[in-house]
Amino acid sequence: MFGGIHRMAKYLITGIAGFIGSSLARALVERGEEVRGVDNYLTGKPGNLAGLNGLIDFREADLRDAAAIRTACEGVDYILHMGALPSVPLSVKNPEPSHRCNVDGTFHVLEGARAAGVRRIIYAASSSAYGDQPVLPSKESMRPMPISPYAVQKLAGEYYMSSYWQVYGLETVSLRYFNVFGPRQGVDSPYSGVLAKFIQQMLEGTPPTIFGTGEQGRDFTYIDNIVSANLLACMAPAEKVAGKVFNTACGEQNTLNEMYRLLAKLIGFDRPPLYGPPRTGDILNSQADISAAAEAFGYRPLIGVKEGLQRTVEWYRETLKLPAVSR
Ligand code: UD2
Repeated sequence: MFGGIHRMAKYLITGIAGFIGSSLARALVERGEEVRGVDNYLTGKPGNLAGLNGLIDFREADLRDAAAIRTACEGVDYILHMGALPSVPLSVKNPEPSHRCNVDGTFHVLEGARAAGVRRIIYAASSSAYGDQPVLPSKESMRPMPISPYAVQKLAGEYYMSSYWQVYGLETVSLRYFNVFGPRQGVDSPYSGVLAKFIQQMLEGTPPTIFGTGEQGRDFTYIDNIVSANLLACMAPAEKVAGKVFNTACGEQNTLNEMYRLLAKLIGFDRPPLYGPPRTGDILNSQADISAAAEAFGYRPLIGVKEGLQRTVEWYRETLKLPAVSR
């Protein structure tokens, strides 16, 4: 494919044992790229790296440890900075650890990259930066209105990315992910993503709880779309992407009530949801305009929400060793 002239690039994935990081690792290893990864197993799982043993250079390291991160950056061409302490409610309950991981950790990655002369960083930014916009879909040109500490932290990372491009010429690209879901997303914490939680609960026969009316909307995005966006953003010409922010999503919106119904049908779960109080720090509606990423690096969603849900349910059913999907 590369005719012998393509030197394999070396990638560093932070948060490689997480849901998104491990998916990126698999995609890069499949392409024959050289992959190094760091994770502290705070939210990542060794199990997410199953099958990658010996194929990646894994180092147990914490984003808060500047020296370890600096060492991990040495000899690297591209950094996919996925490592973070996610979750809006976790940051509301206890903002300090997420601040340390998300803001200080991102700073350490940038400093490590600068010292090592890394070619480009792709940063996992978050749609939460938009907050409640008066007009949807959200465009990158709109003024961010973050609500939760997590949203502020992720936005601070974007500003840092853009600064390092402007003042040091380090190529950085921020991808604002919108509610990513898919195989390997964690289910074992109260702070897990809503779809992973709902799928697990339905498969186990427990009715999930919707926080609020369930009419809040999200631009749910299957993991393969995110992987593809990262790979495209690595290869795009610097003049199109460096220092910039791009929405990465499907460009659609589904309410939680709709997602509940879709999942219940896929799984064959016939009980209604429970409803609880709305979650502090939540935004109401979220939907991306994805035209900037399409224009700059040819991004388009490859897998829609329904197909993504089907694949995800099948994966959890396999993994949780529960009966076959009913359709
Ligand atoms: C935010 C970001 C997302 C990503 C993520 C990382 C937005 C719009 N999205 O996702 O891009 O950065 O943070 O953590 O800000 N819910 C229930 N029941 C449950 C769990 C959640 O009803 O058991 C609701 C929750 O109140 C929210 C929705 O489901 O309205 C989605 O919650 P989530 O935690 O999966 O993701 P969210 O939107 O905070």
